[in-house]
Amino acid sequence: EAYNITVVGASGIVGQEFLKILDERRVPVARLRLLATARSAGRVVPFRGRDIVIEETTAESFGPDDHIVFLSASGAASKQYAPIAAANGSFVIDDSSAFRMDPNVPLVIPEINPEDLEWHRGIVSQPNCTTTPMVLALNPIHRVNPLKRVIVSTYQAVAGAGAAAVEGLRRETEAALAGRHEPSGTQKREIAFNAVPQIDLFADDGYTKEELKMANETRKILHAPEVRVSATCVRIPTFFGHAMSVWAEFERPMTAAEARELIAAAPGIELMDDPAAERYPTPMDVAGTDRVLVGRLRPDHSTPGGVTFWTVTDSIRKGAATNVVQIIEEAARRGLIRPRAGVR
Ligand code: 2RA
Repeated sequence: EAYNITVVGASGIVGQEFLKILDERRVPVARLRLLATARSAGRVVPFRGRDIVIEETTAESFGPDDHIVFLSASGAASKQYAPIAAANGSFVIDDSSAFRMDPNVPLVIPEINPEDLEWHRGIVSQPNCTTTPMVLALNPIHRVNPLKRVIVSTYQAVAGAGAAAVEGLRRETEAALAGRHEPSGTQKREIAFNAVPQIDLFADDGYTKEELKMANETRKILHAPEVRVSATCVRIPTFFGHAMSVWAEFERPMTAAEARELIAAAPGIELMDDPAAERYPTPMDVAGTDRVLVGRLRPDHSTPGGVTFWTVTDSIRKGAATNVVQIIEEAARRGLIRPRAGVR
């Protein structure tokens, strides 16, 4: 069976990568509709030998013949259009934060909680791109020794903020090398040769929303409402590939060797960890790939029984578009997308 797929935010960095991954993973597509804001309408995007014209998104863009609707635009666009598409009976995947913490919406990483797809009511949410790699690394340990507490600091690439931010870093870097400070306005501060500890807006407790996403989403995905998480999210002048250092404490003391064994055996995650050979992953090792790499795994000397590690992922691939395509594949296997469910 082939699907009618509609993409909202088709001109964006995640939307474009999603099309590439549909192709790479040979997802059967009958009809592809590409939607975006008026600014991108009219642009032509090639897909499997056809030229598809991007149309402006309106409430009338959605119909009962859409099997899958993927939204990767703003939270406001998701709030407006996801319910319309779901009411049509489409299988809706949302990449914004609009529905992530909605108790009626599953938040899914297919390697971890695919069974949550079963209770979807039309909308499935996709975790933030920093949550996914951290939880992929923690879950194999959590399954045998429940996670209690996490401290995490991120080093996030500008691609996480979209195509304009990638271009912004390029322009700022060129200007800075010519001796000029010319902030592009794509980050909270000039980002070239800098590090900015604010991603998204501040909440009342002094944390940014990006940091709170890591905490809330981790609890929801792992079904572990008691887990305590304190995150510091930092934008760095890297184009692609989010990195983070994670300190984790579990119910029972954990040795680094045990943690290593559990992570090595888990799906969707790989160890690249050999201090003797100075081997560890960097953002450049994952850019353009679906790899989630873990290195620098060692005991946390500040908390006996805790472990600490470093992990890197391409936020546009496994952090976003690849995870969405995996959700489609898993939902299809489970008969959760209409043609398979026999509704049509
Ligand atoms: C960022 N996590 O890196 C965000 C994107 N979802 O800006």
